[in-house]
Amino acid sequence: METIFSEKHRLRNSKTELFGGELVEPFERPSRAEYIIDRVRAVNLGPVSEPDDFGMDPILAIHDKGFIDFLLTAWTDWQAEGFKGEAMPTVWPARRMSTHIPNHIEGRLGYYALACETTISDGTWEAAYAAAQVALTGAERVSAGAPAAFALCRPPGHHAAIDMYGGYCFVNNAAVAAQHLLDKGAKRIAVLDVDFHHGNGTQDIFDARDDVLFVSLHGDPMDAFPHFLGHADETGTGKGESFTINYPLPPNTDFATWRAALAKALVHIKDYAPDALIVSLGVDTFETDPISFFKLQSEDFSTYGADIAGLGLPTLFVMEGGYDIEEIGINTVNVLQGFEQANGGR
Ligand code: OKP
Ligand code: ZN
Repeated sequence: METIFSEKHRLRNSKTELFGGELVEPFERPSRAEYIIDRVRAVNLGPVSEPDDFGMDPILAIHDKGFIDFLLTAWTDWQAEGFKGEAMPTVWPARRMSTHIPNHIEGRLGYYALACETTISDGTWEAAYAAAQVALTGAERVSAGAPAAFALCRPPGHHAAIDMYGGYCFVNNAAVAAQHLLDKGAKRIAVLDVDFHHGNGTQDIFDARDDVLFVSLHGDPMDAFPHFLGHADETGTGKGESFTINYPLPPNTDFATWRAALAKALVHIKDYAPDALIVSLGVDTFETDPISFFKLQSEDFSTYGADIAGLGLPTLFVMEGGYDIEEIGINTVNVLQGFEQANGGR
């Protein structure tokens, strides 16, 4: 399997995350991608390629223009205020307040943020842009007939909504890739989100659409981030009704329970008969992940990679989360190898 990877991920190197009332070193840090690419090379998964540049249009096909303009200048605007730390919101348009978009950067951060743990700093936009290009290049490969590809995106994307960032995400890489596959002629795309956290951004983007099926397994939002989306009764709206499927799972969910939910998810995807599958691949379901509560073990990742291969679909894996950094390479590549081996080594 080919991996698409850009060194530009390193430009996303913020120093602070708001966690438990303290500013800590971000869980989502550059070494994550380095452990993954090292493992890809160590097991000879396949060639590693740089992304092509598809420009801004595919990003603007998914995201609001005002939101992207905000991301482009947020750090500069923040610095212009003379603030010493990294950019984070402190105020939101909460219930019954105005939705006018403020002029001041503090107001705009609140308007466009869905969470405040994720700071914006020098290079954030450049890395997010590169990650989207990685996903687009992977989509291009699958569209051209590759049975599978791995888009090693960093920063991740599945929390980024039409006009919101947060949860370490700025541009929704998987959504941008899905739209690209549709633009290249696919009629239906399924997105299977196996990251521990609910992919609220992807769900938001495709909520009212029937050309993208969104299926997610995740920690119950009653107990886990992003807390305000991902319930089982969210099934899509309008034309998109029944094309959103959520499997919220409780604390301490083990692989047997998780795999049973995956089996149900795979039946829905099979029935939808998509032209291709995008897997939002987060390995924060691992038993020792520092911010999650599922109990998967390393060999389980190989097993479910093979389960996904059973669909027999052209598949683009898009990297999302995973914060037990020393194990992230093994767990991620286990999914890809499990998939490939079940797919007859293609
Ligand atoms: C991004 B991805 C935990 C707070 C969680 C943000 C988590 C973002 C996860 N106490 N804060 O889905 O892996
Ligand atoms: Zn996650």
